[in-house]
Amino acid sequence: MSQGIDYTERIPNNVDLHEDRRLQRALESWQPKFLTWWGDMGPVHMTRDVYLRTAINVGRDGWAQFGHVALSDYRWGIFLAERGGERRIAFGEHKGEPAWQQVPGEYRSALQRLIVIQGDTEPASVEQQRNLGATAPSLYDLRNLFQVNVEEGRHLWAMVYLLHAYFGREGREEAEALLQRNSGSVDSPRILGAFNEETPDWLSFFMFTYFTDRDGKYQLGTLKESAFDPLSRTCEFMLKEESHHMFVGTAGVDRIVERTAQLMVEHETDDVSPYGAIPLRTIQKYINFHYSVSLDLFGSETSTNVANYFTAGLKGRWSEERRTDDHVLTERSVFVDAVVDGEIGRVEVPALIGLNQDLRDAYITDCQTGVNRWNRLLTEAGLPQRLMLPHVGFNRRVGAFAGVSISPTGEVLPAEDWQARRTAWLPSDVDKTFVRSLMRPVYERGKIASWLAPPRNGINGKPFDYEYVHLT
Ligand code: BYC
Repeated sequence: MSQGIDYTERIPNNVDLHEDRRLQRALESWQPKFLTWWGDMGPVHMTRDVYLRTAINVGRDGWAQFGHVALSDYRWGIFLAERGGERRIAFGEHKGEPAWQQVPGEYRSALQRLIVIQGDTEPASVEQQRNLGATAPSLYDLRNLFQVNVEEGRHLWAMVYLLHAYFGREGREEAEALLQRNSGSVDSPRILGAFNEETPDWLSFFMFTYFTDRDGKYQLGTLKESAFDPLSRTCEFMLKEESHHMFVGTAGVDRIVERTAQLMVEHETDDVSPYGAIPLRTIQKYINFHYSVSLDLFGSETSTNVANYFTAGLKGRWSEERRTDDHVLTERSVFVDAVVDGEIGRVEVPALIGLNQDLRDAYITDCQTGVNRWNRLLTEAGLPQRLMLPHVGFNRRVGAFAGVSISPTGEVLPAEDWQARRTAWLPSDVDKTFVRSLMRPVYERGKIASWLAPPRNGINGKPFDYEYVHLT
């Protein structure tokens, strides 16, 4: 396998695609369908070109190059991380055996399902973010949006490659279906709940890239452990791209909180809305919403699906190889969240059954680091207010807390009481309308909207006022 990526090929790749003509032809026939989908459902924009990062290598150093590219000329490719030597399976009943280069027949449908679910989220997020280019708060942010979009498109390619290369006709059909389901569609929605929600404004976009892309990080981290080596290597490279997406979210919310805090101090008020910024209580409601729908993406606290995935070697745990247990888990038990007799509690279950919560717990710890950062900004501004993650049971539709009315501070309430206080906790129509009213495009070089601070650094060593995007 070659390391550098040849961009003269129709589909840039590091998987020696030219050596498998059938596969190459199949992917080349999917490519125009992808481009049609990108044209119909991808970003609406009026740009001549955008300063984008494109993968040119998969090695540790210098894997990407930056340059102005017309969005329609972006080259989506297939890149798998390199692996030296023979990799061995790190967990489950096949622990210690060589990783698989082909799909074992008995695991075909489970693996295909995991790949389809992963693949479905990628174009969904592009669809959700489709109209945001019309209201970008700066050229820098506009560029970051398109960077995220093209890479989510590439992540779709990554999953489609696996479907085409390893799952035969069914895989090809699933690859077509990935372009046919659409976010929010009544008839054929995206598979997972959060990917059918709207991302109508930039506060939502930053929250989505903070909370929902972070679910992506954790799910990809478990698939990177997979015994199916092509999936593992694909996910490893996707994770490299993914970290920028989460940076966009973390830094985006940082900049909003920074601006809000600045105006709160300057005008000695909590209500910064007259000054064109977003009040902390509104930011808190958006945190409550995006965090809770992202927690749903981890599935139920108890799941035989995840137990089977782990035992079979399809999906590992976060940092599997750094864990010091037996990596088989058949003899262990864990406590998971549950609602027992109407009260929030915990129940003991076999460790294998509780693996969704194991992953979710790692995710929650990671989410808290952002909230701590945002609170540090408030402390530095001399403000006593604090942001928080709501209780894990708040506003849940999947798992033990689904259908139970739990407040952000973790009280179980009668359903009517919860509904009556809903708009104090989750964005109301008034909040959404207000946030939308702030969303006016700022496309002048070096300028920024009123509701967020400029970034501390630009992209790839460029200053904030660099011409990241040329508009038509
Ligand atoms: N919405 O046994 P359970 C990303 C279904 S994000 C709707 O508890 P399991 C990205 C579930 O499928 C990462 N349905 O679940 C981020 C199951 O259906 P069946 C995406 C849901 O299987 C931003 C049933 O309910 N990748 O990359 O243990 C931008 C019972 O569920 C939901 C993956 O998720 C839901 N929220 O775990 C771009 C990795 N939750 O089997 C990209 C692949 C559950 O009864 N997926 N259901 O028909 C998986 O690992 C697992 O399928 C899940 C669910 C974690 C999603």
